[in-house]
This record gives sequence, C-alpha cells and structure tokens, in this order.
Amino acid sequence: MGKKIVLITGATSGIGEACARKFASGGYDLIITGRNLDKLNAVKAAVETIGAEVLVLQFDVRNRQEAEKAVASLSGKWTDIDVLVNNAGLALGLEKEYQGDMDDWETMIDTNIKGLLTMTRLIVPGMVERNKGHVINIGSVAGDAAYAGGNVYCATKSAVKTITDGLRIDVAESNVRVTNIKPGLVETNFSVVRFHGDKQHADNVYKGIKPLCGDDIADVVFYAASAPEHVQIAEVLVLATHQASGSVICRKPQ
Ligand code: NDP
Ligand code: 8X3
Repeated sequence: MGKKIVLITGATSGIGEACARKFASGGYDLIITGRNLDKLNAVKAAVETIGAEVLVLQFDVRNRQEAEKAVASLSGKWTDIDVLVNNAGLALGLEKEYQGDMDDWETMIDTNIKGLLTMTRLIVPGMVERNKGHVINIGSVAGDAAYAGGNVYCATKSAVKTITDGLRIDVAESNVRVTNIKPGLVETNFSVVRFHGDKQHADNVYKGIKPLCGDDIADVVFYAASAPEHVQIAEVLVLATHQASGSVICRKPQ
C-alpha cells in the first residue's frame, strides 16, 4: 500500500506549515497549498528532507475557479486524498463591530467560511466515493463565544463549527471522519496579519503568557488523523495553560 496523502491549505506559515512537517514525519506524502509560491517551495524543500513526496498547488482559497482548476489538475495517486486539513484563514482587525472595516469582514468571510466550503465541496466527494477520508477543519476558541472586537472573526469560526458539524452528519453513513480543532492563542503570523503588519501590536497579544505554537496544534491534528478508524475525534479545544476561554487570559505582570 502506498503512503497516505494529506492536503493542507495555507501551508506556508504557522499551523499549516507545522502540520506539513508533522505529517511528513508521520509518513504521509503531501499536497501543500497557498498563495505564495516562493514560500510553498521553501516548505516543500524542507519537508522533502524528512522523506515526504510533495506536490505544490498555488491558489487563493477565495478564488473558486482557481481552486477548481488546481484540484482538477491532480492526477494519479494525488487524487486519492486521505486527509484534508482546512487551515487557511485569518483575522483582520479588532475594532468594535460598529466601527469595523467592511473590506476586512469580506476577506475573513470569503477565506474562513467560503474558502473552507470550496475545498470541502471539491475534495469530499472523492472521499465519500472511496468510503475513506478525514476532514480536519481549523476552527478556534473564537467560535465558541464572541470576545471584545472579535465580532466577525468569531462569527466565521462559529460558522466553521456549524459547517463541520453539518458535514459530520452528512457523511455519517460513510467511513469519512470530520474533526474541528479549536486552538486558543497560538503564536504564528496570525496577529501580525490581524494588525495589518504592526509587529509590536502583535507581540503584545502574547505578553505575559506562554502561548501555544504551531507544532502544539499540528500534534493534535496528527493525533486526530492517526486515531483508529472507528474513532472520530469530533472536536478538540486546545488552550494555553493560562488561557481559560476566548476572553479569560491570565497574564503575568511584565
Ligand atoms: P498564519 O498567518 O501564520 O498562517 C495562515 C495561513 O493561511 C498562511 O499560510 C496564509 O498564507 C494562509 N492564507 C490566508 N489567506 C489565504 C487565502 N486566501 N488563500 C490561501 N491561503 C491563505 O496563521 P495561523 O497559522 O495561526 O492560522 C492558521 C489557521 O488557524 C487560521 O484558520 C486561523 O484562523 C486559525 N487559528 C489561529 C489561531 C492563532 O492564535 N494563531 C488560533 C485559532 C485558530 P499567506 O501567506 O498567503 O497569507
Ligand atoms: C485565534 C485565537 O483568541 O486570537 O482564533 O481569536 S483568538
């Protein structure tokens, strides 16, 4: 039997990149997707040294035509995707809802909800047909309850929870498994993106607390994918020890 194949969206940074390393070490071959070809090729080179065969697909998950074309370009063994990690996503801004930037809202909704749905719609029919597969969505503690300024981002992650639960119901007659991993604070490029490149503002998010790192989440994603076939890890909330919820974070005074 050949190696299993995982497709990871947004594999150029943070949690997605850590998942690429973890699945490569765990004996998978990889399809890594993202917008930045240079970064994708750098991740490919790094995980190839671990022994994985890697295929790069460059596209923006918000662009349905690009996504369809990329998935349609797969041939041979690469069409039999065992695990889809819907990771590509972002937060933009932390303004009050009545002061938020509507372009930012659209980007978050198009990426976190519609992009995830596009990938699901393109990949899951093959899994159902083969009666085998696993969809792992990266949700968030932000989807459990709104926090100050989180409004639209929280809503997108709440949608990820509902979309994940809906898919789990719709494939329940098959052997396809569906998981929602909900991280809390993870130090990646996430906050730099959220604050439109303001690194100092981003660093403040992780002041006084030891946050999670991408590898911590990749371990949980890989654990879910590696569970025995009759075991479906439906949902996991993963928090730093001093974070209790989206809005309760105990920081040591600096
Ligand atoms: P990063 O910013 O480090 O990584 C985000 C990844 O998503 C990048 O590879 C980015 O690529 C990609 N991406 C963003 N927009 C698109 C798009 N339109 N098309 C394709 N790829 C895209 O952040 P994280 O690793 O932290 O975030 C990964 C996921 O984890 C997100 O869904 C996020 O919401 C979620 N999450 C993060 C938490 C955190 O605290 N960090 C906590 C809970 C959930 P590019 O370089 O092209 O922008
Ligand atoms: C990312 C975690 O708490 O910054 O989803 O929204 S949080």
